Formats: sequence, structure tokens, C-alpha cells
Amino acid sequence: MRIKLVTFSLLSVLLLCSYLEAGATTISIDPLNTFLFTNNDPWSGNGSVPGSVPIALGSLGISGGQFIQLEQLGSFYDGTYGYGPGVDASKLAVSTEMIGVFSSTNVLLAPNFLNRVPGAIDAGMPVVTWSTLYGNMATDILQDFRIANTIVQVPLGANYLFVAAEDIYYSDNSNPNGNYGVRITVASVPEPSTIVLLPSALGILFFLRKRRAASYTS
Ligand SMILES: [Ca+2]
Ligand SMILES: [Ca+2]
Repeated sequence: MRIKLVTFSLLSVLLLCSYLEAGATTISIDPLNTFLFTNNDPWSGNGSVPGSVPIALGSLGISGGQFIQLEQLGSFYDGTYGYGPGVDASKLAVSTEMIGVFSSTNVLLAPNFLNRVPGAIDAGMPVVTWSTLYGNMATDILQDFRIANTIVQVPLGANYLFVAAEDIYYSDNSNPNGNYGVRITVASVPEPSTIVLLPSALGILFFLRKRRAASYTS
């Protein structure tokens, strides 16, 4: 019986672990893209920084109220030393800064709007983003948060997550090692029913063992 009890406990742990693993998704993030305001980016004035691609939470089985783990992976090159002969971007790719913002919609306005994510919903630890390299203009919005190894509760009403590198000038960024990204795991906060079930299941096993021991002695 004791062996069965141990086996049962191990099975429970394994089930919980497999549930944790089942929810992990890795998404590559292009450090050229952002959801922040940009100014003279690129400095030539021709074109603009591409927008961050919204991640649909529903497609990952994530909804408002759930806790998710966001892990920043890899690193990008922020372009500080330029490009060309003698510049090994893969070795200079040491920037890891990452930010995110939840939104009710996938709408991202043009780069010249400060509040580019009209459906933005506040969550996580606030981050004050840097001003732009050209013009020293404010980029900070209230609802975004830093992503490192972060557990955050998805706010109610959120359907999308925008993720971006944090930088002051985006047009010279690159991902030479192809490893800059975010891993999203549905944190398994067990359902209250599961928490109640586990001790009661153990209790039943204990009761059965007692009863069996009693039947041997009678
Ligand atoms: Ca840069
Ligand atoms: Ca902010």
C-alpha cells in the first residue's frame, strides 16, 4: 500500500509537471520592430520602424485572469558599433532588454503616436522606457512592463500581447544569432478543485490502508 501511495504521489507530481511543460511556446522577436513611439527612426527620414506583431493570446489557450511566465531568450545587437568590415554583430549581440504590453485589440497605430496601442491594458511591473536617440522625445506609456523572467497575471479583457526590444533607436538593430525571443508558459496555478482533490485522494488511500490493516487483525 505504501508503494501504491508513493506511486500515486509521484504520478500527481508528474501530471502537474507535464501540465506546466504543455503550455510552453517560444516566439521569435524581431528587435527591429516596436510598439513604442519613434522619431527620425531611421534617421534618413525614409520610412519608419515596423510595428511589433501582436501575439494572439487565444491561440495559445491564454485568457484574462490566468498567470503566465514570460522568459526573455537570447540577445540582439543594438547597432551601437555600426555594421561593416571588422564588426562581428554576432559577438556584439549582447542586448537583452525586452518590454511587453497587453491589449484588448491587435491595433497598432503609426510610430508618431505616443499611445500607439489604443487597447493597452496595464499589467506587470511598470517600466519607464528611454527617450528617442534623435530629438530626445518621450516614449513612455503607462501600461507596458519589463520582460526578463517574469510571471504576470493576464489582465481581464486582454486578447493580445505586443513584445518588443527596448531601445532608443530601432533601425540599426539585428538578431544575428537568431535567438532573441520570448517563451510563454501558462503557469500552472492548480484549479482550487485540484488542490482539494489531491489531499482527499490521499485521505481515501490512507483510510483504505487502515481498513485493510483492521480486517487483517479481526
Ligand atoms: Ca539600436
Ligand atoms: Ca512605461
